[in-house]
Amino acid sequence: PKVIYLKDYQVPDYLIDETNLTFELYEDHTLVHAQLVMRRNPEAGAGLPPLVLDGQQLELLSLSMDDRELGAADYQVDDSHLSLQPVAPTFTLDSTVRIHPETNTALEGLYKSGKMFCTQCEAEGFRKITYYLDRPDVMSAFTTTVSAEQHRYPVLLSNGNPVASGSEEGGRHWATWEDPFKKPAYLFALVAGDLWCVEDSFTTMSQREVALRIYVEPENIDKVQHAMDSLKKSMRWDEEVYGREYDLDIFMIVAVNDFNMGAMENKGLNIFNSSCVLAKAETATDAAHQRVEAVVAHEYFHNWSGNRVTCRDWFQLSLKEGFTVFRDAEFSADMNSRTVKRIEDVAFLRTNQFAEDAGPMAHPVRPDSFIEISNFYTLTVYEKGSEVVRMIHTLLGAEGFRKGTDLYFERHDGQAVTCDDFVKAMEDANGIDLSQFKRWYSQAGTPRLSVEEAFDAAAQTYSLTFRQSCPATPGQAEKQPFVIPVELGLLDAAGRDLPLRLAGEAEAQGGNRVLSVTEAEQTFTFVGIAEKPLPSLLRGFSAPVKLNFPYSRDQLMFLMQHDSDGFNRWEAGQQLSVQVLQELVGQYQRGEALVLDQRLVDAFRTLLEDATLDQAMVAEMLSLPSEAYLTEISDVADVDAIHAAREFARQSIGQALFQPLLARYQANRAISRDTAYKAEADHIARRTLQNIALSYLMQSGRGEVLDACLEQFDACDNMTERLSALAVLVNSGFEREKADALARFAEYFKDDPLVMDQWFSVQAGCGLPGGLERVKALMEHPAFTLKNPNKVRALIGAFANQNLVNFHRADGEGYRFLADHVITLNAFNPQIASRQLAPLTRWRKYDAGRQQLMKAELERILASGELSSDVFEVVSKSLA
Ligand code: BAL
Ligand code: ZN
Repeated sequence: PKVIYLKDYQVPDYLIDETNLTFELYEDHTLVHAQLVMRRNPEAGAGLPPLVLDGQQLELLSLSMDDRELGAADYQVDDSHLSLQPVAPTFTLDSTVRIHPETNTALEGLYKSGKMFCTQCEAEGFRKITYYLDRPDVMSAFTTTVSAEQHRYPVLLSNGNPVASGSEEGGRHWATWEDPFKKPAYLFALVAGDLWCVEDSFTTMSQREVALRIYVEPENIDKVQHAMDSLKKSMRWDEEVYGREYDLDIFMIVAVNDFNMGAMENKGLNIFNSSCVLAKAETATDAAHQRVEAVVAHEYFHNWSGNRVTCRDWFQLSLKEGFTVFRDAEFSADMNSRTVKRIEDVAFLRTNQFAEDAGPMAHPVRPDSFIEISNFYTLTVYEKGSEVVRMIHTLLGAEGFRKGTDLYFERHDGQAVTCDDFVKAMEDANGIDLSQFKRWYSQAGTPRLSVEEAFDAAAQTYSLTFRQSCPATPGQAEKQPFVIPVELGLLDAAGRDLPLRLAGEAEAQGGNRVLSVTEAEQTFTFVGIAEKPLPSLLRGFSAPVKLNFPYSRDQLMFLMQHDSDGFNRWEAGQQLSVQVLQELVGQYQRGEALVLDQRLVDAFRTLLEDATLDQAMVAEMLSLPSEAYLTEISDVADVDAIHAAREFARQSIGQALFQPLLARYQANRAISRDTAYKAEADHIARRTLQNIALSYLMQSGRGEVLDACLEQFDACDNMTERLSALAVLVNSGFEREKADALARFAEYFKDDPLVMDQWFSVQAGCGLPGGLERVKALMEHPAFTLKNPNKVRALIGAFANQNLVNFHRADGEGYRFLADHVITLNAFNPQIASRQLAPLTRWRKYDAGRQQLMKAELERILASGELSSDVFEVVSKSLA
């Protein structure tokens, strides 16, 4: 397969001003008529080069240019292009192709999900619909007519506003949609199905009425309200925080069951994986409710950051994704708890994106090359990209950042632009130079930042010396220093923030400030410091780096209690837990008896007994670092030792703090029992703490806890409590109760695929021995199918990513299992196959025996036959 390079970018030779599409949908084929009004691109030079259109898996039935029918001698077709020679600088090209959505299992282009037709065109799916210039810098005004059998497909949707509809002979009908905003083909969408909708409206800041519709299959009509509420909040928030108003008369969301991604921001017609839009108390957890709110917001925000201003080429993907993730994270922070949102995001980034940055697929936020763009919808482009935008926000402040986004949207509305254009708008609006900062876009890898302190009592100065470095990544041996914003404070002996005055400054500038570390080594000296302070560094996780400061455990406990920055209070607790767990890992490896540092227990006791603390924060602070995170920070991860150490710590804490945990559990459960479910921050905090307490308590194996767990499972009114109780049972030794609860749950929810996904995941993640055998048995369950991406993620993905001790079993059977399924999936859904591969690509993290077994499976995949470019790229780079 061919490697595509950013440096080879050239403007398109031709442009498409108008795209007029007609779809005739039938059960065994679809006809697509495309009329493209085209012209030579004036920016591309003189002459008339050949026109090369993208097209895959299309059966060309007719082609004409300016009404002249073209014969086989007039054009060339191969498996990915149609080429012909224009004779004039402007022309209209008409084509008709036949395609087969009914057999499209890759879920890219036009396909069927259950009984409905839907599309997924990002990044390069439109070329599977018709011959086109399928690249984001070709923006066109689309008019789309859809015709289908009325009875089966009463609802016919596409982008923009509805302009006409009617009936045809033979029980068919049609509808025409017009999208006045020019857009690239990746934002095209079409839906046809027997759908119901919930309707609402939104009055924009300039008093325009926008119709809001969320379409679902009839059985899901009662699971839409939360998404609708989230949509309205998002629309208001984007007006208030960014001054961005919605532009069409109608905004639609459609839920589909079979979807490779979470959702897609098609202009005016977002298509969602049902898991990211459907939610009600009885079937969706708190986390699922929050995901729906965040994804609805994310896709809505793309209307400006992605659609009105789009990407010039796919190397610029983070232009829209990093920025939009930052926007949705800030939205969620404003809707819920800001600190908790930050904690969750940072924990996720450090566990998963840092692992990607340290692995064979490491790439910059703006990659230099790719084989298959679908492989670059990554944590680096999305989550690290968002951190990069957050750092700009931190450096400029909220006001400066807003000036930058105002200029960006104004300057580039209707254009396809680059990450450089985004940064330029920030620079121009604020009169600053971000050229060194831009290394965050071009250099891969997670920077290390080590910090050394020096206190001079006589001079009353306190210095911090920062040293930054960044490990080599594929294709990038050497790195230049980054601009690292370090937000910090200095705590006095009472835990208060000291006023901060750097040498040379006339006066102190508050107790919290942002330093810009720009050199490989750089010292900052604070003056007027009478006593040696304790630094609180990288507050709010102000840069995506690995920070190293030699805190003692007592200092961490002090920060846990006193730091004015909520994020760093949590972070101190995490670092304390990491130190304690790593000590246990060492004891396990040396065959010693495991002994838990009592200071961790004491710290947790203090948290549990302080009724004034925010429950959400207490819940976060009681959560031990995950096995995946402990793996990521290990040089060589000892899977069994990490699992044993963490389980031992959980048991010890459960025993030592049984009474305070029980008190918290009972108090919170009592309120939950008497309160109707709401997916609001204080309710969520109460349930989260309740469920964490339950999981610690269950470590005791006591009958009274089992009874409490069963009471919660049976008597609760919501999925958060029910699923938590089920998970706790599944991970317990109460075999009879476990089997009974699993069976009753499955029987009750057997017709709800999203709930069954949760049922699969809870079991796939169970770290008790025999995990692989349980997962293999579950694959035979009637509710499981490899054809549905959510099921693959729920069972195979959860097993390989969250059940490390079973996936990494020493005989390599976990690896073999995953490789077998990657090979199977490769044949019909390459994107999902490639996604599932990630755990195998991390082979360098493990001992020599496991390394060999993992590599052997990667080699077996490579030799297994015809590989998609998706799987080929990941496997070959992992073995390089
Ligand atoms: N653009 C693909 C889905 C998303 O990031 O919104
Ligand atoms: Zn996005």
